[in-house]
Amino acid sequence: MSNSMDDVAKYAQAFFIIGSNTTEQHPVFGTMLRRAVRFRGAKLVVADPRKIDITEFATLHLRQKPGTDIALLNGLMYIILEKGWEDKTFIEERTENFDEFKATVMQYPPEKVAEITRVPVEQLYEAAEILASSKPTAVLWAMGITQHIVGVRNVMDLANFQMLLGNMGKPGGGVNPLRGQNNVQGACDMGGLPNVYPAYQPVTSNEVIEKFGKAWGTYERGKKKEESDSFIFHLSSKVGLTVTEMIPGIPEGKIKSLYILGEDPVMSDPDTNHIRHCLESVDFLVLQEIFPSETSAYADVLLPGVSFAEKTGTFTNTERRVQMVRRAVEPPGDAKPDWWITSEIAKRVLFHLSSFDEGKGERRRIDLEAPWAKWDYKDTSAIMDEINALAPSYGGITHARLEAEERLQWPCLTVDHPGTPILHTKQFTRGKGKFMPIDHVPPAERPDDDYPMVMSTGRVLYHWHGGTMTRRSQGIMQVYNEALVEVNPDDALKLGLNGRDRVRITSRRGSIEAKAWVTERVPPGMVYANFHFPEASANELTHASLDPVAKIPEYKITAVKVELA
Ligand SMILES: Nc1nc2c(c(=O)[nH]1)N[C@H]1C(S)=C(S)[C@@H](COP(=O)(O)OP(=O)(O)OC[C@H]3O[C@@H](n4cnc5c(=O)[nH]c(N)nc54)[C@H](O)[C@@H]3O)O[C@H]1N2
Ligand SMILES: Nc1nc2c(c(=O)[nH]1)N[C@H]1C(S)=C(S)[C@@H](COP(=O)(O)OP(=O)(O)OC[C@H]3O[C@@H](n4cnc5c(=O)[nH]c(N)nc54)[C@H](O)[C@@H]3O)O[C@H]1N2
Ligand SMILES: [Mo]
Repeated sequence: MSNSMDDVAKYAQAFFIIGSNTTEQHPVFGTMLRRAVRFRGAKLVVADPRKIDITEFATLHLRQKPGTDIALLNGLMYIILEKGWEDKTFIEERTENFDEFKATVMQYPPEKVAEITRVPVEQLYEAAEILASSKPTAVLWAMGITQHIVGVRNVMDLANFQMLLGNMGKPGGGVNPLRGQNNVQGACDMGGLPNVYPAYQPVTSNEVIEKFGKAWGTYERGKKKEESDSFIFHLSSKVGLTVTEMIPGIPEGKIKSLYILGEDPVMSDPDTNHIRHCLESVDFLVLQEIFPSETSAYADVLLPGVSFAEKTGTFTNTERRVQMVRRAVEPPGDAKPDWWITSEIAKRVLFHLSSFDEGKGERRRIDLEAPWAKWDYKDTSAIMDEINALAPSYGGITHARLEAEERLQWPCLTVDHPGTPILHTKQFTRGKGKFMPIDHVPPAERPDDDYPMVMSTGRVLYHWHGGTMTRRSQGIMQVYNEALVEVNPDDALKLGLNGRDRVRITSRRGSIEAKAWVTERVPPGMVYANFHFPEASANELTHASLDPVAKIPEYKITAVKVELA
């Protein structure tokens, strides 16, 4: 998020929630937003094909056809420009490339947009007026925006929208993607991405490789004057594969072994049949888990990690805030903290790599400083010391400050730095904000005669992804114990459900049977399924078409046929 949850909830005059089921998937923040609407009179525009719970609080609900967000946003911006509601000062002082962008937006008059999105013209005008006249408006989104082949383009168009209205760098404004897992932000910040080291330092930069090589002991300074500095071995400068490229890369011979920590790809990756086939053919699979999962059947080695309640360390949340967690429960059996397991493996791998003499083809004794010694962390506080030294945006975020209950959001460069609740207040990271001309592109898989309906997928309030954790909770299972598929009453009538409740949903890749929930939450022609139960997981049906930049699958649109089971 460019902003913080507090300032958005306190100061936004309007919220534009697009592709986020906020009350079910971010219930705490969802409550803050509902209170702002109810008690402070903030306006709320929701753009979502489904009638999700938060629409009950909405001033206006736009029910666009799935996969038409760019047309919708361009249509709203067309009206804003037509009416002269744009923030001319902000555009002049803080942005560039406005004319090229405007030329594209002008291709999206309301009538054309209504045809693409199925949102009536009057609603487009009403939405544009609410969002442009409320100063500031905060934009909030989640997977309804990103899980498309146009995920990156959708996000860029939302940035266009907020720059056009001058809503950047202000309390109550901003571009606010609501991140999913408790520490997905922290995982990215720490370099859990194929192209960067911690704090987004590129793996392709020699300077960065040298910096990390020295810190991790893989780089040796010349001992004598005449010796030059050298690498014991080079940290790779090659950009790696994303997670959605790795597993499909197995049959292509790109990947020979996998080390999976805390993921359950058999449940969560698209096109489960293909995933199973790939995992069957990988040479070696190590899985670090806290429970047996659908994926553990494919593992050669299982490593027992510990859960959040059994470890000490930090999580970084959606607003870039770093928070301490402390061990509250003793881990069972031989379970060990994930960081400990990883560093024990790293030490052994590093020993292997650094002691191998390529010239002689044999192992040798090493007189250089042993790199694996660097990985002997005493505890997570020692890891944080290393982060402070190597990741500039975390430079001043120390365990001591967090223990003193300081509220720290990165960038926080030094121990005297107060942290940064709002980004881009004076300028953008690249200087001026660049308007990007973005055109509508239809989804990868569209309904046809054989598969005439659209399936959208996501989560429900009661369960968490593959359900390894939530399906083990008796209380939760009493409330929600099998996959429900949302079906519109019109479609139920056409199917002849007539009191029966089992449906079979089939795509080009697979088929599931589940109980139907006949409800107006989905429009006619659309069903909504989740991936919480192995016996009826939506991912048996989804396809692996990816956004070309972010490589995120188009989970939100699959062509299906629905029948009585
Ligand atoms: N209870 C619970 N909470 C969770 C999770 C969980 O598993 N369970 N998972 C967490 C994680 S990792 C994540 S990423 C977040 C996800 O949080 P969300 O993204 O809010 O959750 P989704 O269920 O993916 O639904 C996104 C919304 O997008 C809408 N949508 C579908 N297609 C389109 C479209 O084409 N355009 C637009 N504008 N909207 C569309 C759907 O109707 C839905 O309301 O939730 C987090 N919170
Ligand atoms: N069809 C469809 N598919 C989707 C999505 C969708 O909207 N639609 N959403 C996608 C999104 S946004 C996400 S984030 C993914 C989520 O996909 P996954 O991350 O694969 O799903 P989880 O079930 O959260 O898996 C996490 C695993 O980690 C284990 N675990 C929990 N805590 C710890 C720990 O501390 N240490 C270790 N080692 N393991 C732990 C849990 O037991 C669980 O099996 O699913 C994606 N898949
Ligand atoms: Mo997620």
